[in-house]
Amino acid sequence: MKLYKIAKGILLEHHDAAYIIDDEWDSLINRDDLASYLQLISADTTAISAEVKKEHLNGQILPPVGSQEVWAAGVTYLKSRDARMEESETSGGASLYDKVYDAPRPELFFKATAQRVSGHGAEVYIRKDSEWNVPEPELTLFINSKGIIQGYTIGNDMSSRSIEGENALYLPQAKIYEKSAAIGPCLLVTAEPISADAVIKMVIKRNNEIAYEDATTISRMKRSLNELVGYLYSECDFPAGAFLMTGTCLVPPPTFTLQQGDVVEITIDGIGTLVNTIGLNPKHK
Ligand code: DO4
Ligand code: MG
Repeated sequence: MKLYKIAKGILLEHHDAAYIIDDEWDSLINRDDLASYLQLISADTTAISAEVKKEHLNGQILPPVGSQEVWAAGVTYLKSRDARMEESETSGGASLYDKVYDAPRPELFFKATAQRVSGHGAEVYIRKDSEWNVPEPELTLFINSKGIIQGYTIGNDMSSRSIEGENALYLPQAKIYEKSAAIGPCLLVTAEPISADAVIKMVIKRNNEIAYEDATTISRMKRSLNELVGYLYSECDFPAGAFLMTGTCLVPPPTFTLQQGDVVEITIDGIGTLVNTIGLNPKHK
């Protein structure tokens, strides 16, 4: 089942049928029994027509985030560890990444408040004081206030490799700025955990041509999803639940940096495709 946050409310998609749910986003997704509750709703509600569904989904799709904080895990895939070690070679910080990859405690960092998150179809920004910028495609969890994973979505953890590479202590500036995160297009709600064989694919288009393309599977993650959640929730309360990006599994080659107008498409099996265009913050141009 997929939940979309749309301009006119909440759209539930189940077995190709769609329903408009009259509810408040935060309290709906924070339910303990979300998957079975949505099953009941779909059985009790009249489906909208295929045309109306299309109209809603062709309109603005908002990020599936209410008042929740967005957090992120780092260096959870070998590919990410290697890329960080490479970019921080001259700053002398390379061993930090090696150590955190093998340590029992994962790297977790605060990524965004809802206000800084873009949805499907919207722009994400690169920083004007950064010369090396990449998108990071990440399986993103929605965890309810009790620490239970309730749904899965797609995240883009936009990052400045030049700022982080200069000094690891600059991580918050490399990661947190206006429109530095995208989440969407929907929240996949399943009774079963997402398959480890699910493929994550990223395509970056420049002038309608493919500038970068690669794919891998979630099974390559070093840590379990519940291990990441356990550390995040160990000393923090999240009354409305939280979103957690689980780390990037794909890194474009060192010669690649994003440009204004590039289009980033991230697909995860079973969830869908999150599409965003790269922009510059007009206030800070
Ligand atoms: O340590 C820096 C950030 C790592 C990260 O964002 C990732 O691995 O996805
Ligand atoms: Mg990341």
